[in-house]
Amino acid sequence: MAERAVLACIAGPSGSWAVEDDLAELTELGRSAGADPVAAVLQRHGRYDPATLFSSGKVEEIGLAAAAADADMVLCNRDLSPRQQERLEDALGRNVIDRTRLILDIFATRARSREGRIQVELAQWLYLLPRLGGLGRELSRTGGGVGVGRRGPGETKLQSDRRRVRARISTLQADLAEVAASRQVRRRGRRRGGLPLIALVGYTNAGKSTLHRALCASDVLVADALFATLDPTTRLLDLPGNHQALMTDTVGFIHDLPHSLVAAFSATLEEVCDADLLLEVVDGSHARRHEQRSAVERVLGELGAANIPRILIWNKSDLTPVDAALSAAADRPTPRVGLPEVHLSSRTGAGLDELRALISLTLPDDRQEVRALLPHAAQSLLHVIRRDGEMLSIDYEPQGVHIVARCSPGLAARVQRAAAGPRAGSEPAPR
Ligand SMILES: Nc1nc2c(ncn2[C@@H]2O[C@H](COP(=O)(O)OP(=O)(O)OP(=O)(O)O)[C@@H](O)[C@H]2O)c(=O)[nH]1
Ligand SMILES: [Mg+2]
Repeated sequence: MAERAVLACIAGPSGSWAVEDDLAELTELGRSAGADPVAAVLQRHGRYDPATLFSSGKVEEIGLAAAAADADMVLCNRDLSPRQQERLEDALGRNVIDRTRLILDIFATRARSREGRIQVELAQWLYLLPRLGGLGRELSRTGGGVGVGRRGPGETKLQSDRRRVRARISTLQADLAEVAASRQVRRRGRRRGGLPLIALVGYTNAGKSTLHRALCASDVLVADALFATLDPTTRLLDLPGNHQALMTDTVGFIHDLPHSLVAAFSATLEEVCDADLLLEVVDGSHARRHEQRSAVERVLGELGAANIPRILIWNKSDLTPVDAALSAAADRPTPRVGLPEVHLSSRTGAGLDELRALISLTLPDDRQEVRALLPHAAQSLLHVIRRDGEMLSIDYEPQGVHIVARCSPGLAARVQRAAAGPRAGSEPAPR
């Protein structure tokens, strides 16, 4: 049975996220973690108590709500310092889970690959390390004063706990470096394959995986939950003109992405930095789509991926009336102006052809136009050209097959070598 949770939301420093938006997101985060949100308490303004974050009146209110709803735990929309968390738990007599912890819990249920599992465990230990102090402080106090020889058992245990955790963190970091190295080998292999790489990016639940399925006929998980996707999946994407690319679906972003997660997930997030083209997927039907875009922009900036060529995709067009969809882009200054954009529905498929055409136009294309007279003995190349390139024209002549094709520089060179006659030549394809 799902654990019953009271949602405690406090307004942030004046920003565009209203406390109601935070509550909506906290509800989704709670559900995605497997909890059952049963009551909510909001603190819109007033005094922040540095000891407990919430004012003492609100702490009391949260306690009453938790008792009335028979809640197992309290979820908080902000991060708490170890001391704040400890004091709140004492006051409420229940587990208090802050935002980072909640996101970590979701990640832990989603990690499937070895790399994903290492990254999540690393982030969990990085989060827990500064929190080991709470118990230790209490125990060392019972152990007596400061001074060597009079140190309480708690402090000794705390020190050994910390040592063990640090050792585990080092082991995980070493494991991660190893996995990351093999990921890099794979990536280089892909590069040698010569196909451009496209990465889907966007706020969590925007519809990235649905779009991946629609474009690449992949079987990635789609769910109305936050962070349904954790491990990256790369598949082949067919584009007009027999052009192909690789497309990666990966973890979604959220505003104020916890730093311990960004640190632990750097290898996964590198997939994004390595892309030739980003598809930024926005849930065009979401009331906070612009704030979500700003959050995505911030993460892309932190990753150093803000300047990679990008197409802006207003997804879920089936949920937005046409007029609203058109004004979705215009009604607010967007973080990066001048991006090519498209309105589509990954669910119904409307607009997907337009997107494919736009990708073809935007992707760097190093294919060349090649004209050659292939001797009949080299006709097996025709199959290769059709498979890996684009045959523009083909004429059978007595002395061989005259072709005009567009293909990669490597294949063009192969065609030239096989070609006969003085008419063979190659020139770059017009864009
Ligand atoms: N109506 C509608 N729903 C959509 C569309 N695209 C995605 N959805 C729904 O939105 C929800 C999230 O879709 P996902 O594809 O899992 O989203 P995501 O961006 O991969 O999310 P995470 O992996 O959790 O970050 C699911 O319930 C989808 O069915 C769309 O074009 N129209
Ligand atoms: Mg997904």
